[in-house]
Amino acid sequence: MIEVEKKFVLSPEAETKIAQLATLKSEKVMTDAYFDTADAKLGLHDTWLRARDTHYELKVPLRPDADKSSVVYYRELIDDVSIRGELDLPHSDSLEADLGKAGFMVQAKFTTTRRHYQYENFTIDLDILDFGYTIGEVELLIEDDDDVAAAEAKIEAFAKEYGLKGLPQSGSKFAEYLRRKNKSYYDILVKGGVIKV
Ligand code: V4E
Repeated sequence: MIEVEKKFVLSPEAETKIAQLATLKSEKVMTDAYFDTADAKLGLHDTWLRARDTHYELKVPLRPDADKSSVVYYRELIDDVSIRGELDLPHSDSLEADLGKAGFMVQAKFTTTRRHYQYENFTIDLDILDFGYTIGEVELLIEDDDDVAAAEAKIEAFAKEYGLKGLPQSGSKFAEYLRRKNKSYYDILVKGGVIKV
């Protein structure tokens, strides 16, 4: 099976239309807090530390010196001992307290309600953010390479009918949060070429 998918930004009206049209299959809610120093010591190395609900995760690029326009793959550390090792963070207190002592603070914090819908052959995943922003991913599964263009056209037609707008490169929930709520940190990442606008 081949997944053909595209991401969109949804207005509140488009979100309501999808909710009326499609069948809700599942929903989960999660809160992400991203940590970095004020001068973006991690972000400028494309390294991302977050607490998702109560669990810490550190994403480290596999090829840190890769051309910034190429696809980036990350190594993901999910246990506190490996995270401390990677960050050279001595163990004297809880991870959160030790991060604070080393100059790391929360640069972005948002709650995502992730809703998984089905409509005819379309799978629609909505990430509804608590700061008034919704991203949707529309996906079709096909069996044959030759059907890719037709599937893309179906997704585009669906998006047009329900008022979904293409997601800009800089439209991730993380970047959009920073652009609205933490401009100084956002500007460092844009200037460093990490967030492309
Ligand atoms: C890569 C990255 C970050 C890590 C979070 O990214 P991702 O795993 O895609 O988040 P999410 O929550 O949607 O997926 P899930 O883990 O639930 O499957 S945080 C910042 N970045 C880098 C980055 C960038 N360079 N440019 C832009 C526009 N956004 C983010």
